[in-house]
Amino acid sequence: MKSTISSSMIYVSKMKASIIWFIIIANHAQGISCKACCDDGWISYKFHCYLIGHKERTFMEAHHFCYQQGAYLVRIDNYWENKFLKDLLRNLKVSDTWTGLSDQRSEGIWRWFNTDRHASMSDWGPGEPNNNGNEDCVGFWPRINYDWNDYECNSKLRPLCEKP
Ligand SMILES: [Ca+2]
Ligand SMILES: [Ca+2]
Ligand SMILES: [Ca+2]
Repeated sequence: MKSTISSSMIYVSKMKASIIWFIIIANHAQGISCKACCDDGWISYKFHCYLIGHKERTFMEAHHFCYQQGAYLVRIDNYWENKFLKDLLRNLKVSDTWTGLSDQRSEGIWRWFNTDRHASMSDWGPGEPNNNGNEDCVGFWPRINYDWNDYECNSKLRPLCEKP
């Protein structure tokens, strides 16, 4: 009887181990497949794909451009996504680039355009956002290390699109 219990316990712990291995391998495979899942020209980071549009556009034009790609103007959820994007833009020496952040609806209340959710983090350049004139749309500012700046929404910047 004792030996039956211990052998079934060993069986259960082996099952657990193989389930854990399965999860590890499945996650790894997902990571690999997602790298491949980004279309040509898109850049992969943590299961999301990013595209830097070539043509400079107004904020709304940039929004439409991303929408046409089945994407949205980038929504920056955390420090690491922000760092990844800044490093990418810096390495490629990209000019001013739109994010999806805006306070058009209510001055000083920053929301992501695609979800209407409030920003959970920020990376403003020194003295920004300054709403200089009337600036309601946010982009990466190459002159200040790609920190965030509020621009006039009719300024023409390059779109930065994201899709899951
Ligand atoms: Ca994002
Ligand atoms: Ca503003
Ligand atoms: Ca500004």
